[in-house]
Amino acid sequence: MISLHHSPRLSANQCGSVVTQTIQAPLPLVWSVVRQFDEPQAYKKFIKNCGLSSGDGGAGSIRELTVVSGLPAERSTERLDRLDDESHVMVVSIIGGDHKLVNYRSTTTLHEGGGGARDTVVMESYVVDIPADSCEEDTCLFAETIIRCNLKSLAKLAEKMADHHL
Ligand code: A8S
Repeated sequence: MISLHHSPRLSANQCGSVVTQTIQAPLPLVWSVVRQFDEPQAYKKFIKNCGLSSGDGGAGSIRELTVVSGLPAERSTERLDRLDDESHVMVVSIIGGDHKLVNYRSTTTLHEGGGGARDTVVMESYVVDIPADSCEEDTCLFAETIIRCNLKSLAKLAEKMADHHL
């Protein structure tokens, strides 16, 4: 699964990495939150609001986000490239916005954890261009920090839902 989905080809001016998070909640529950392309703010705390400008939430849909204040960006336009409900794979590309993440593409996959059906492992990898005025370290640190926050808050939400049998 890792080599299949999380080993993208990098060009010379690109960087990327993978972030992993274990969640104590069943995979179908975690997937039900992750797969909602039109509602990333359900767990992504840096997003203020989100609406679809194209599509119905399936592959090919485009969402327009606004970001909470205090970040170096206000908006982002993102396309759902792939949503596989059987293999639990979601691929999203950032195609516009007033931020520095050019040619950003992320792949999120869910896997049943070692502890049986009670645990889920989420893996999110990404690729992004390194801006001319920045370096690989800063670019990756920025993206990774946001992804880490997102996956932590996904864990918190899903574990709360699992506790309440939602
Ligand atoms: C995601 C991942 C990232 C989102 C970044 C890296 C972003 O939403 C934020 C700040 C930015 O400067 C860029 O899965 C952008 O959401 C929080 C607006 C795209």
